[in-house]
Order: sequence, then C-alpha cells, then structure tokens
Amino acid sequence: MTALTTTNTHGLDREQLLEIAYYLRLTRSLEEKLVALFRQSKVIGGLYRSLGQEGESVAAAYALDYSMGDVVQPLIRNIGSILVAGAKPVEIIRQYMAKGDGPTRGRELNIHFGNPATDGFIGQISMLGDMIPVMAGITLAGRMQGRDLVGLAFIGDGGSSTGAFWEGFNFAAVQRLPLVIVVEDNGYAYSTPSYKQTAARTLADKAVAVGCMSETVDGNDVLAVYGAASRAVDHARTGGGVTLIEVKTFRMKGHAEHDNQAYVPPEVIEEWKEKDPLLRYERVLLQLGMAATSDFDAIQARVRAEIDAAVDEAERSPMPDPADAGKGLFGGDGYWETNGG
Ligand SMILES: Cc1ncc(C[n+]2csc(CCOP(=O)(O)OP(=O)(O)O)c2C)c(N)n1
Repeated sequence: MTALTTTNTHGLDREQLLEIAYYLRLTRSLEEKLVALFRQSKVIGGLYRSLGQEGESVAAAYALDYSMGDVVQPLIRNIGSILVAGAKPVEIIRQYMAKGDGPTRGRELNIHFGNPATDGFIGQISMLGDMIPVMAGITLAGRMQGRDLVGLAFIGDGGSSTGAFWEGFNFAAVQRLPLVIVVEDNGYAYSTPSYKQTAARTLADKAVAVGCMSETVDGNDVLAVYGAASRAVDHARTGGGVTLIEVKTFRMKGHAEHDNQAYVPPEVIEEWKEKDPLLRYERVLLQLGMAATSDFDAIQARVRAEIDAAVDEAERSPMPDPADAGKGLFGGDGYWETNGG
C-alpha cells in the first residue's frame, strides 16, 4: 500500500521545492555513480549507501540557515545532508577515490571530511555516539561567541544506544543548547534489528529521560521531515534547547556494498520500496501543481551532467604524493599550516 504523504509545504516556494527535488536526485544519482566506481575498484574502502533514506537527510539539512553559521554533522549515510550544506560532488568522488587533491588528500575515505571554516558541515568520527558530545561542544561554543547558530546531528538507532550519545545528549539538554538531533530508525544497525537496540517504545521516548522536546516523523515523507526540522531549528534558535526528531525510515541496501542484506526478509524490502521518499516527494509536487514532469526531467539532466563532469575531473586527479605522507600530522609540517587553512 502506498503511504500517505503530507502536502503542507511549510512556506517553501516553488524554487525551494524544486531545489529539494534537485538535492534528492543528486544524492541518489551520485550514489549510483559511486556504486559503478566501486565495482570498477576505483572507490577505495567501503561504500555506505543511503538508498531509501535520502529524503530525511536532505529535508533535515534544508531546514538550517547556513548564512547564520548553522552546522550539519552527518554520519556515513548522510551524503544528502552534506550536499545541501555545500559539499561538491567532485569533492565527494575524490574523497571516495582517495585522490591526492581530495578534501583529506587521500588520508580519509567516504564522507569523513569537512572544513567548518568554509562549509556548513563538519567531518565525522567513526565511533558511534561520539559526535553528539562534539555537537554539544560546537553549539556551546557558538553560544559563548554570541552567535545564533544551530547544530543538527544525525545518529542511527544503533548509535543512540551508546554511552557517548547519552552523555552528550544529556549535557546538551541540561544546557539548553541549540541542537537538533535526528535519530534515524532505519530498521537495522548492521544486521541488528532496531528492536534489539532498545526496549523503549519509540526512539523519541529517549527525550523523556533528558527532559527535551521530541517528535516522531515519517522519514520518507520529505515535507513532514522538513516541517519537523524547521520547528526544531526555530525552537533551538529562540533558546528553547534540544529537540530529538525520530525519523522512521528504512535502509534499502546492506550496511555497505559488501553486505548483501540477507538478514532482511525480502517482503520487508518490497514494502518499503512503495514508500520511496524521492518518488513520493515528486508525486506530491505534481499533485500540488508545483512542478511538471518536465521539471524533473530537466533536474535529472542537470544532475547527470554535473556528476559526469565531476567523475571526469576526479578520474584525472592524481593519487596522493608519497612525499606528503608526513604532512597533516599533529604539529610540525601540518596540512593547515602548509595550506594556510
Ligand atoms: C562505538 C562503535 N561501535 C561499533 C562501531 C561499528 N559500526 C559502524 S556502523 C555500525 C552500525 C550502525 O548502525 P546505526 O547507528 O543504526 O546506523 P545505520 O548504519 O543504520 O545508518 C557499527 C556497529 C562503531 N563505528 N562505533
């Protein structure tokens, strides 16, 4: 059965609605291209897809105001959010291919990068849960500097079971920090189903323990996620403190390309195919008369051209120079010193 999709556009105009459609298609097509590069052994390391989850990543990140200094903290599956926050496809492809002129110059992989001085997103660390205290620190620093910035952190159902998550979440809540935490219930953490992660009725219920606001939303309903994230961002910016948004979504692929997802019953995957966030969103725009099929064709042509150009550029990029291996370490001849960053 096709899921009901909300039609409240939350004041977004046609241009903005189409921009969201562009980011959705860009995310999906970029990942499809990365899969092709992975199969050609051109991607170094793992490839962690967000197929089926692009809607919540894009919509939540779209609710921030980057001109205010707002900061997104993605995890490996939130490629859509960093595209919204300013990441360029060529940077992402170079990073996946470990190229010498990629954002981390071959030192880190997938979307483990970000320069808070120039981008609206920060690089993540892999230890699940640990980014929540980091985001508490960033939003506390923003407040101490008298800035009105809001932070938005993504965390998985698995990640929200860690001690670091709870410590950072509690600290942020008690300090009433301007932080929005998007908890993604996407069915599984690796092969562990969500119900084995927690006995809480919903992940949003975790907010009760620290005394902050929470909301549960259909994560495959782009406008619903945008609405919830906008409310949470306003609440944070006006001194209301933390909001936990639980998004109900599904990981349509295995943990990464090497995982064939054999632990997920095929009928569950079929059921979630019907709820595809991108198709649902486009259907709503058509229904509202905000877009025509030709708009989506034009968006897809633009996305295809941008990705093809980015792949060409990244393919021509050099691999890292071995002489650079000693740079970017603590102190001494560091990347930031040598690049004036
Ligand atoms: C503290 C910690 N434990 C284990 C891992 C290994 N690990 C990486 S991703 C992952 C599953 C994450 O699941 P979830 O948080 O639900 O996010 P999802 O992959 O579903 O997006 C695990 C266990 C890790 N990175 N950090």
